[in-house]
Amino acid sequence: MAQFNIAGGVKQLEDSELRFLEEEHVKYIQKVSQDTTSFEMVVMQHMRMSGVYWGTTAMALLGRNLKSDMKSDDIVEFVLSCQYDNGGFGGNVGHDPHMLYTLSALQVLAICDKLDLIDKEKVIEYVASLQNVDGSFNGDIWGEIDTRFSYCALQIFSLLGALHSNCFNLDKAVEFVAKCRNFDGGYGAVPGAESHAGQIFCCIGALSIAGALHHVDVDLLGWWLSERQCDSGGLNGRPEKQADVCYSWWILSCLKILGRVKWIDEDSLIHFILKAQDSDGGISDRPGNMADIFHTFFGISGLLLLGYFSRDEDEKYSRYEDIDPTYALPVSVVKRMNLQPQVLNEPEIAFTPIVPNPRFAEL
Ligand code: GRG
Repeated sequence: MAQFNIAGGVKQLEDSELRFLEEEHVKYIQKVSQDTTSFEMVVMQHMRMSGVYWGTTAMALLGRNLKSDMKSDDIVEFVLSCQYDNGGFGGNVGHDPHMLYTLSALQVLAICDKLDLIDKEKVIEYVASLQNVDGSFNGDIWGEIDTRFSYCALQIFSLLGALHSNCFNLDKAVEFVAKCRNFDGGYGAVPGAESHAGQIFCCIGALSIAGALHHVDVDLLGWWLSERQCDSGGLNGRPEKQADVCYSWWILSCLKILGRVKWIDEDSLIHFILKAQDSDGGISDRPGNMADIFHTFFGISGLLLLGYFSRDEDEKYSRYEDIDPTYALPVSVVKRMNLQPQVLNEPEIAFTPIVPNPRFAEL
C-alpha cells in the first residue's frame, strides 16, 4: 500500500511495490503543462520556458507523440511569442530576454524540428553580443557572469550551426571555462568559486560541445563526483549538503561524458529516485517531498543514464529514448542535427575511488 505523508501530502511507494510509474508521470506532466493559474505556476511564471523544455523533453524521452500528447503546435506558438526583435527569448510572454530561456526555447524548437521558423542570425547576434573579452558570457544585458551562460551559449551556437563561425570567440570561451577548474578537479560559476555539481555539468558540457575535454583532470573530477553519493543512495551537489534527485542528472551526465558512470553505486541511486516518486505522478527532490516538473524531468533522465529501462526484459520500455548527456536532448534529436559532442571512453582498468583521495596528501 502506498503511504500517505501528512506533512507533504505526498504518497510514496513501499519498497516492495517500487516501480517506474509511467502512466502517472505522463498525466502529471500533461496536467502541469496546461496549468497557468495554480500558486506553483504563478510563482514559476518567469521561467515557464524552461518548464516547457522539461515537460516536452520528458515526454519525448518517454516515447510519446508530442503533437497529440503535448499539443506541440501550441507549444511552438508559445515559444515563438516569447522572442524579441534582438533575437533573444524571454521566460514567458512579456518577460525580458535572457540566455537561459533562449537555450530552453531553442531546445524545444529542436525537439519539435521547428528551428527553421526563427531568424537564426538574430539569435546568433544576440548571444554573441553577450560575450566578454575574457571569453565569459553574461546572462543578459544586466551583466551577471556564470559558467551556466557559457554552456548555454555554446549549445545555442551549436544548435544553430555557428559553433565554428567567427561571430564569437570559441577559444576564449573554452579558456574561461578551463580557468574555473579548482584544486579538487571540480568547477564553479566563475574562476575561484566553489566546486558545485550544477556548475560542473555546465563546464563539462561546454567543453564536450567544444571538443576540449583535454582541459579536465578526469580521474580527480570523477573521484569528486562519485564522492557525492550519500548513504541514502542519492547524490548531493557539494560536500555536506543533502541529496537531491536533480543531481542524478548534473552528476551522472558528467560521469557519462567522462566514461565513469560505474564509479557510483547505480542500484542505490535507482532506489533513491524511485522512492522520490509521488504515486499520483511526478518526482520530487527527495523521498516524501512534493513533486515538481524540474525533478520529474531530471529523475527520468537519471534513470535513463543509469540504464534502468534497458534492464527490463519484456521490452515494455522499448519506445523510450536515450538522453544525450551533453545536450540534454533525446539522442535522436542530436543525431538528426548531426551534433558531435566529445565523450571519453571508460578506463580499461577498473578503478575504485579511495577516500580520501591520495592526491590530496600532496597539497
Ligand atoms: C539544458 C540541462 C540544461 C541546463 C541548462 C541552467 C543550466 C544550463 C544549468 C544549471 C546548473 C545548476 C547550477 C544546477 C544546480 C541547481 C540547483 C539544485 C541549485 C541549488 O543550489 P543550492 O546551493 O543547493 O541551493 P545545494 O544542493 O548546494 O544545497
